[in-house]
Amino acid sequence: MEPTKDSTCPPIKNFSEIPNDKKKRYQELISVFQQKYGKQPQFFVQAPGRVNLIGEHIDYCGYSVLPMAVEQNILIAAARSGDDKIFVANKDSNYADFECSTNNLTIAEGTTSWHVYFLCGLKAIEDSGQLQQQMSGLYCMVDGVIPKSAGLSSSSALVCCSALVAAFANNLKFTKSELAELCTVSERYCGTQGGGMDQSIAFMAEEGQAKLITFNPLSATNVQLPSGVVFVVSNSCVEMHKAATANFNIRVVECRLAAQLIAKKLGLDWLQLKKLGDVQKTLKYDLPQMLATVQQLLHAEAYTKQEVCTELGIEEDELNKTSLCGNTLHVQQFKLYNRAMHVFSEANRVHQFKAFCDNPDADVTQKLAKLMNDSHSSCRDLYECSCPELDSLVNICLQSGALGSRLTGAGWGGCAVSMVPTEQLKSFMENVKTKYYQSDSKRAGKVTESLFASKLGNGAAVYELT
Ligand code: ADP
Ligand code: NG1
Ligand code: MG
Repeated sequence: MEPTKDSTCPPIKNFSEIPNDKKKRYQELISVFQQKYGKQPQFFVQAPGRVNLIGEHIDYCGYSVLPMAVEQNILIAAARSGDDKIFVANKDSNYADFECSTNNLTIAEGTTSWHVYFLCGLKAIEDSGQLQQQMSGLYCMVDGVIPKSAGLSSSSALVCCSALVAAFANNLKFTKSELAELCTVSERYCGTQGGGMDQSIAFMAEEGQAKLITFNPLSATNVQLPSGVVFVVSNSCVEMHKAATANFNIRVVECRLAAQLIAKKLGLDWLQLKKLGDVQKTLKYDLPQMLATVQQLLHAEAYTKQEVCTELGIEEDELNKTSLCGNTLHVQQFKLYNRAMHVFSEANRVHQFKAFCDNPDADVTQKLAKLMNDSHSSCRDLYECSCPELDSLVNICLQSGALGSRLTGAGWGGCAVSMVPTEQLKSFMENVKTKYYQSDSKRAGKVTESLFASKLGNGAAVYELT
């Protein structure tokens, strides 16, 4: 299958195109907007969350991933302010109001408040270099229904949504892939050095389609999921705010160091080779050869920081500059072997998943299930990005009729995605509800938003109120 043709973003729709069952939410947001700002919004922007079916923690290593957008999204009602002032409020009163000027969109390092994600979106447009004049000021009201810090990409949905608000308010046109790339870079102002999976699917998703997202150059190719199964999301209810801890960036750095050590040992230009995928491209090896190379060149015990310096032939100060980042400077141990083994084996599973979907045979769901289960084991054991609650939830899902189940998103909490035969969906939901949610008083009240069969959502869009 060919990659989907890139198209201009935003798709601008009229308010009347919003399906009737969704209109109520928009109308409520108009009323909250009016109460807050004493005026009508001029337009809405929505950007979806996503569930990643397979390909975890490999986008930032340069490898393809296989997500689909979910129905849950971030919705922003907006109006131009007529000056340089930006006012941002949230329908959920737990999130404090914020205001600033478009003259000074600064994000202080280490700030983890919610409005920073909103600012990242504005920065994406500012950094595009396309603004011919001062960015227009805005009144915005945000309404998000993606479970947050749960691996469903609520952060990127917010970044992408606010970028599209700024693009539309300033009459700028971009392609979907341009916006995805701008937002990928700008979300790093929040502190996490992520890949581009979340921002790419937020813009490039199409209703009813899972996508193989490939980087450098960025493209999205439809993946036809097999019939007879449903993908169910279940939230462990353990929140993990990626920008507020070092877990995520430590993994990015471990992959970078693994790439650089392999490159150095093979006499390549290790300073230029910061991604495992780039090392593979340079070597022109296939993925099984890369796995063998890791086994040959790296040892399974953790590397100390000193040992990494000795291997690369540099002092600690230089290592801090070439390979580490702000919140990882304190780290003294790096599990390079395990992390690289995860990345190359996971990248291989993504290719196999896509190939099985493209040429389905009678055992297709069994084969996909095995890949999902292997992916979870690799995330848990080699990448160490699961947690006890998530492991227990994955086991409950498997015992309740899922063929395959795995953590989705960055992990250390958040959601599992399970492939469930359609005819067993009802009993699966009942079982998981009883065993994981109703058995715990804190989870019992959250079951509706925490356990759902995912409907494949659409990409980001603007709705004009005329
Ligand atoms: P995720 O896996 O959901 O992307 P992250 O830890 O990357 O989790 O980002 C979660 C952060 O995104 C939240 O702490 C909050 O700052 C922001 N966020 C997500 N949803 C909303 C929302 N509806 N309103 C305001 N901020 C939100
Ligand atoms: P979540 O869990 O949605 O914040 C993060 C990264 C992705 C990817 C996954 C793990 C960002 C914005 N998102 O997602 O790029 O690396 O973890 O596969 O950094
Ligand atoms: Mg996120």
